[in-house]
Amino acid sequence: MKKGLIIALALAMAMAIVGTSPIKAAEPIKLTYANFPPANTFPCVQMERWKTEVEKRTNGKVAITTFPGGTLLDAKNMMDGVIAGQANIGCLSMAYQPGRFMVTNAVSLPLDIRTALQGSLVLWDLYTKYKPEEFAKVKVLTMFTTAPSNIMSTIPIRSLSDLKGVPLRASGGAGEILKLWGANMIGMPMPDTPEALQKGVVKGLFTSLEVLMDFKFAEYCKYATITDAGVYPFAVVMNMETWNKLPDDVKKVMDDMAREQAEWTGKYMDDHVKKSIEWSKQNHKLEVITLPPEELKKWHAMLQPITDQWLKDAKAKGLPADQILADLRELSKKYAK
Ligand code: DTR
Repeated sequence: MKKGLIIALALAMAMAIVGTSPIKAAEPIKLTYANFPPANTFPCVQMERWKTEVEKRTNGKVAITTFPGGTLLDAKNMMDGVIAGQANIGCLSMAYQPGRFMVTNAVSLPLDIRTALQGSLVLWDLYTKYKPEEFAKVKVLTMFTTAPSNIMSTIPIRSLSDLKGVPLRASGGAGEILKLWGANMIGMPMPDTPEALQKGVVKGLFTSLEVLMDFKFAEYCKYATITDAGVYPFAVVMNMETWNKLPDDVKKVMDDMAREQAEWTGKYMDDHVKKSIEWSKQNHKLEVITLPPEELKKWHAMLQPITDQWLKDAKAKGLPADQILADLRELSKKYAK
């Protein structure tokens, strides 16, 4: 009888170990992460890095499914789609809705930001200081910027007169720069650009140079004119309800990664730009055009109206515009190498 009881108990314990509840690991929290450009481009590379690190640092408590290439949400729907809960997380380019992100888009003003690392840290500090209203409906997981913008074109641009009236693709703050230089700025999100180039609707574009390799734009654009002006800001945001439901230890992992992710992405981008230029020279005989320093200074001096206009618009919205600009200049100096 006693022996029977022991066997029964042992059996029950064994069943508990292999079988159901208390011992079996809990199901991971499943999250979706939407992104708009193709998988090999830098916004998606940073997405995969974040996913891997979060899954690792939460010991598998969280499982993230990524959706590159606009398969879940596209470039212009990213913010509203995440707010509506169509994706738990989304990566957006603020330049596609310039008026919507007044404070953080100020990082794209002509500020002499020379690297993506510098831009990303400036942007992150700016965001954390001002916590602007436009992000109040979401949880911001990180922010970063591209490297400065340069002209990539099918025809050589060696002077302002070469640039006059040339249709070039850009967006947001960087687009304003092109307009002042006299180009025919055509605004569209990055994923629409390959077709516009192929069809000859545009003769090039104005953004960071890693796209020469990642989108193979070097096949068309045999020239890159170095202007080092204007970065594009990005944000990674989470649906607020999703965030509120996460356990504290998971929230901590994500919060602790925010600045680190900005830094990682900045470094990745800067390094990738160098590789892209080399790749384009070797495979497509890219010619890199550098303007004489005096000439480049002249180009940059033409950009003051952009800052003036931003100050005016930001003040009209009741923002502490002068202080934001002063902070940006100081941060930009702080993070300049
Ligand atoms: N917002 C972007 C900036 C950008 C630079 N490289 C890439 C790669 C993939 C998507 C966007 C971007 C732009 O529109 O130029």
